[in-house]
Amino acid sequence: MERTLVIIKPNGVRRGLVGDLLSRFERRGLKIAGLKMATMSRSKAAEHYAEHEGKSFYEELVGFITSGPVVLTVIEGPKAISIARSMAGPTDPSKASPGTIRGDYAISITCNIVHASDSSKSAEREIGLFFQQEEIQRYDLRNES
Ligand code: 3AN
Repeated sequence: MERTLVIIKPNGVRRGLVGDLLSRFERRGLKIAGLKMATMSRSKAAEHYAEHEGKSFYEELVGFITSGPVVLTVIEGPKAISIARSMAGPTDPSKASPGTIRGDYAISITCNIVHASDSSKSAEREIGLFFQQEEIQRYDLRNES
């Protein structure tokens, strides 16, 4: 069982896609184990995107992710990390196939609708940035029990 952090970025919220995006993960059979809405502070965004500091797109990236509320969700399930990544599609939406989230809803690499952790190490670090242990719920989905 794996956990991954999925963030619905500010343009996903502004475009009214929250329900649709959450429902894609639910329909796939993944579990929503944590869920909250927040506006990311600059310092949290800097921690989250630390690996991109100094890159040409860094300021735009931090400016965008802090531009409005996001939905933060801990998604859980077998192979949840790679499944969520494949559901999101490639970072650059112009390379994303229809049927993926970015292939269906995005054209801009900065405003690419969702974030999904790229490895178990990133997932653990990123979940820890935004969720306390007690904010992650334990329950069985009907198809698991
Ligand atoms: P992903 O979100 O697919 O894991 P990362 O971690 O490489 O992609 O990049 C984090 C975010 O930085 C991306 N979601 C995207 O918004 C932005 N980004 C990445 N590469 C570029 C780029 N070349 N130009 C502009 N923004 C970028």
